[in-house]
Amino acid sequence: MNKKTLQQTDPEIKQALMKEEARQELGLEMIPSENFVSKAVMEAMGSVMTNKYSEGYPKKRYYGGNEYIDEAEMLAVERAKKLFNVAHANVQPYSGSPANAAVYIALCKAGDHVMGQSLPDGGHLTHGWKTSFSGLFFNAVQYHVKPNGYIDMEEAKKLAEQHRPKLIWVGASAYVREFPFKELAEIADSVGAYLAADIAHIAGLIIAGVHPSPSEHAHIITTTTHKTLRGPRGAMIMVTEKGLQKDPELAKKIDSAVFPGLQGGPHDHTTAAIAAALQEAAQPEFRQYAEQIVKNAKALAQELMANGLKLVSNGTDNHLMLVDLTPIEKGHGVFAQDALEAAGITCNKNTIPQDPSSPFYPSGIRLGTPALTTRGMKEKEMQQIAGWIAAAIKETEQYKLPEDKEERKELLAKFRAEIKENEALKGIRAEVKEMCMKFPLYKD
Ligand code: DSN
Repeated sequence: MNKKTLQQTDPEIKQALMKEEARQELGLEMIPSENFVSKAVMEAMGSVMTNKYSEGYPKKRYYGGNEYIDEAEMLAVERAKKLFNVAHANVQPYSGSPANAAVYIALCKAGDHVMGQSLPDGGHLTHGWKTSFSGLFFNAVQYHVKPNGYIDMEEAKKLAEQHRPKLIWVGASAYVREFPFKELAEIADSVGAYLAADIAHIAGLIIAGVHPSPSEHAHIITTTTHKTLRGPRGAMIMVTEKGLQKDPELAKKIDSAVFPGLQGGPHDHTTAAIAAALQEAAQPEFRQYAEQIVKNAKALAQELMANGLKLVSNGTDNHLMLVDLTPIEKGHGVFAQDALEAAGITCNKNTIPQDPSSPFYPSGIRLGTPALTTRGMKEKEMQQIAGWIAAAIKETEQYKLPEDKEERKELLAKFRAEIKENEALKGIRAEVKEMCMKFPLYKD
C-alpha cells in the first residue's frame, strides 16, 4: 500500500491544489451556482467510501460489503425526504444533468413532447435546449420570459395546450424571480403532464423558507447538491406525494431510470457527503445563512443599480442577478467577466433575455451571493463589492467586440494583455484580497 502523501507522489498536482485553494481564499467567488463546503462535508467526500462498488439500492445491492454504505445512503435519503417534504428520494445521480436525464428515461419515450424554459432566457440545457440530449431526442418546446424578466405564463399555457407535453420543467439557472410553481402545476395538470421542478439553484433557499417549495405542486423535484444547499457535487431526484398519486409506480420508475437505466455504481463518498450536508442544512444556522444570501443579493442588486448598472428585471428575489451590459454594447459579457477576474472577482458571462448577441458572446454577466455569504460577508461588504464591480466594468467600456472572427480574436488578445497591466484593476485586486483575508475560508 502506497502511504506517501500527494506532495511526495505528485508535486505538480499538489501545487495545482494549493494554488486553487489560494485562489478561492483570496478572491471573491460570485458565480451563483458555486459555494464552499464545510470541512465536515469535505471529510466525508475525501473518505474510504470512494473505494466501494454498490450497484443497486440499500439492502438490495449486487455486491457484498455494503453494510455501512447502506447506512450512509439511508441517512441521506431520510434526511432529504424530511427537509424537502417529499415521499421518496434517490440520492445517487452523479450530477444535475444525469438526474434530469433519468427523469426523461422514467417518463418519456424518444420523440415525446416536453416543455421547459428557454436557455437564453435563463433555463437549463436539459430542459429541452436544442444542443442537449433533451432537445435532440425529444420534441421540445420552450417558453420564455417577458421583457420585465418574469416567465411569460400566457405563452407557457398556450404552448402546453397546443403541444400537450408529457413533461413540463420549471426551474432555471439564471432566473431572478420566484418560480411560479403553483401556476405551472395548474397548466401541467390541465394537459395531463408531469411537472418536474428543477430546484438546483434554490434548494437551500427552499429549506430555509425564503423561496416557496414546489413539494405540493410538482410530481418530481430534482436538484444538485452543491449550490445553495452547500454540499458536494452531486444530485437528487425526489418524488412528491402528488407524484405518487398521479402514478403509484413513479418512485420505482425513477429508481430504475437512475440504475440500471442510466448509471452504474453510485459514488458512495458523494452520498456520504450529501448526507453530511443535509444534516448541516437541517440546523437553525442554515436558515440564517440562506436568509442572509437573499439579503446580500438584494443589497448587492440595489447598489449595482445605484452605481449605474442595468439589471435584468431591475433586481432579484433570490441569490442571483443578471447585469445587462447592452448599454455598453451587445456581446460585452466576455469583457466584463475577464476584467472582473483580473480584479479578483469571479463571475460568469451570461445571456440576458432576448439577448441581441449569442450564447458564446452573451450580453450580460451573472452574479450571486451564496459563496460570499458562506464566508460571513453581509450587506456592508456587498456595498463595497458593488462599487468594485462597477469600477471594473468601467475599465472595459472602450473595448467593442468586432463582428469579424479574426478581428475579434486579435482584439480579445489585446484586451487580455492590457487588463493584466491595468492599474485600476490592480488596485481593486489588492482591496479584494484585503477583504478576503478578513473572511477566511479554510485557513484558521
Ligand atoms: N452550470 C450550472 C450553473 O452554473 O448554473 C447549471 O447547471
